[in-house]
Amino acid sequence: MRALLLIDIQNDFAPGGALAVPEGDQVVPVANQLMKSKDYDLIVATQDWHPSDHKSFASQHLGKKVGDVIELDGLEQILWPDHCIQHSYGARFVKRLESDHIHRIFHKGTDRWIDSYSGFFDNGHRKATGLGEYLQEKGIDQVHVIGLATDYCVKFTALDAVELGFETTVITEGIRGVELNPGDCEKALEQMRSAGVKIV
Ligand code: VGL
Ligand code: ZN
Repeated sequence: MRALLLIDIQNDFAPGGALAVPEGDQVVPVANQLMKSKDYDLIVATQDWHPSDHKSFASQHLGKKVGDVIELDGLEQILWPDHCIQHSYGARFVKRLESDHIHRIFHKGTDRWIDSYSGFFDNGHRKATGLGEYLQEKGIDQVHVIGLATDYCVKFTALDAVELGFETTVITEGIRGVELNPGDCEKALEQMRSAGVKIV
């Protein structure tokens, strides 16, 4: 049984959004095509879903700016612009995403004190989102991952998926990255590959 995981295909990660990923909107037609392909028994999406005072936002820290790295509750945290605030336009799926095909949505990043790049766990692996159990309940043993962003949420979702025992494939046509530092996306792909993720 195979699931398609759509990671954070939200307005704030598309061009013009608060944390715009270059060409982020180009994953949408790929997602739409795959959802309609009949290759999947289950289609699941994640949404980055922050409270407006989330501590990953640079705006929450006096004298800090976007891109600075701080320690947050014992973990290294990159500071981001305010993004994907619960129920805001920026947190909605990109309009052209044919979201009626999605069976279930998992929210992440809801706890203001800890960020969550992976769709499965927060960055400290302290709490699960429920996605792993849900996939297991549905008898899923293979996952295909697409969405945003290659070097953060796609990477950590795929790494957790293999670690949980899912046969995991990332479809490169359907991902785009932030690339805060040049080479970040290539590095992310290499990290996924060496962890046992298939990159196609
Ligand atoms: C993401 C940075 C902050 C992502 C989410 O979806 O890749 N990146 N929050
Ligand atoms: Zn976020």
